[in-house]
Amino acid sequence: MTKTFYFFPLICIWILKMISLNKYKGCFLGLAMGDAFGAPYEGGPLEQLLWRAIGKTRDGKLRYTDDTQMAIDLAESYLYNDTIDQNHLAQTFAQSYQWSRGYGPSTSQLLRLIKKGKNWREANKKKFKTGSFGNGAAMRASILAMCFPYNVQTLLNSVIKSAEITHAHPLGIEGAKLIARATQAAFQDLDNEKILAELFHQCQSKIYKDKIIFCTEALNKPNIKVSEIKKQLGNGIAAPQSCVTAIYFSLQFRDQKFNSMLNKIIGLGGDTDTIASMAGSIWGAFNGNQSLNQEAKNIEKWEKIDQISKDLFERIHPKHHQTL
Ligand code: F2R
Ligand code: MG
Ligand code: MG
Repeated sequence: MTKTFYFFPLICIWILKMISLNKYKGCFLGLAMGDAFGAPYEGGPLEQLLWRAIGKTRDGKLRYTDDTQMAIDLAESYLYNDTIDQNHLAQTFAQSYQWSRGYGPSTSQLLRLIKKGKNWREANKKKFKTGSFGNGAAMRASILAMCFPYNVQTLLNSVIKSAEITHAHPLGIEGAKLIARATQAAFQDLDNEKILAELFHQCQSKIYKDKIIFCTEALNKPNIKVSEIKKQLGNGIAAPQSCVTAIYFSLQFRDQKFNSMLNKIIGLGGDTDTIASMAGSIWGAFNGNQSLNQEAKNIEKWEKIDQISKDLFERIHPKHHQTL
């Protein structure tokens, strides 16, 4: 009786702030949909031609790329270990590697080396001495907001652990932290101004700080051209050329349809699958899965992604908390 009396207010706060299962599903499905629908437009004519040949499964579903595969690996490794175990995660990435998912060049080399038995701590600086600043760590970072939704510092520490396996460069890690924190803030329905102010304070390097400032200004200019966004924020494969771009689109379209956002990102060109998958996961964390469900069924293994989202939700929100 006395215990219930003391804990009741805490239980009420927990229930009020609890993130819904729909938001979990929206986040993961938004990531996969951005990836699979953005993939045919990624890169130049050669990459697009290749994806035209291998971009569908035998039963006509859209294939997802490295973005979704590494997100699935991260979620499954977390569910298996109940934490981010770097050695297990490195092995999981390596075991799932398939060239036809379109991995970045340095990540491909690294995963093949790990598969041959090399330690990831040595292999991750093989191609670039300072590590990679590609957007490969950022494109899976939203999953970490599903694993660590209620504490900023725990989230950011887990991002470092996940990122440094493949992307040891500080700019690769910083881009991943921005995407993870933006997703966590979207789960909590913070308003755009607050999200960008927090991200600005989180930034360590000038390149990201300047882009967050531009993003804040651009969101107040309804007629800003996509070409200006591309020029100022970028549309490339490097994390500083894509992470803030994705955050911009997710915030601009948070109250609009997923497909409107997707079409704008496709129009930007460049790294369309990854910008759409990062923006898609943040959009889904705001809006949940209801409006995504029908189109999500066009993607390979969408049921598996749906189930993993549920497993993550239940791991973080055990049944007795959900029903109190
Ligand atoms: N691989 C692709 N798409 C095919 C190429 C697309 C096209 N040419 C384009 O430019 O848009 N997509 C997948 O790869 C991206 C994620 O890549 P990840 O895992 O970060 O790869 P990597 O190899 O580590 O880094 C990517 C490139 O960034 C440059 N770079 C990174 N670190 C560098 C450093 N320290 N010094 C100099 N350059 C560095 C290099 O060019 C790397 O190759 C996603 O788009 C995913 O969809
Ligand atoms: Mg990809
Ligand atoms: Mg890409």
